[in-house]
Amino acid sequence: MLQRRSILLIPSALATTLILAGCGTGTDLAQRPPPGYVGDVAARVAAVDWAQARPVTVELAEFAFQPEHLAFEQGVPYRLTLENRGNVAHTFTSEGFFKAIAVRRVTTPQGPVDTPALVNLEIPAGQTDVVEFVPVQAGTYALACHEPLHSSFGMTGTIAVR
Ligand SMILES: [Cu+2]
Repeated sequence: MLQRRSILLIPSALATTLILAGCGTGTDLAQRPPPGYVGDVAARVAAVDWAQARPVTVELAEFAFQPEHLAFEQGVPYRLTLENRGNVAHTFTSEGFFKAIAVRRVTTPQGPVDTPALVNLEIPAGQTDVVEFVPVQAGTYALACHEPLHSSFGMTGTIAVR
């Protein structure tokens, strides 16, 4: 019995190591829109009134997005606040959504970064990032945390652009 028990412990110990290591790919902001992304970002960002940006907040923690289903309207400026309330890093990753928006700026505790495109967003434990963007392409896109195993623990969601 003791032998079997020690064997069973190995997978959970390995899983814990992977989770704590937090080897997500890190925040990656593009200097110009990569292929497949919205191309005329500067014009779209200039065409809206940022004083009217709608605030939306998503909390990230082990192991969920709250709310997990998001909806945005095309052509409306948004200020999306991503609060990591957890004890480990989480990512806000949605390739489809990232390709469907024109990004104005990402603000982290290190300061604002003007960027036209998001490749990945990783938010360290306890950190809050803010993304300013305009939705361009309608669709429903999968959202997931790309830290190891987090999506298999249910850290997924959807983002609709209407
Ligand atoms: Cu996560």
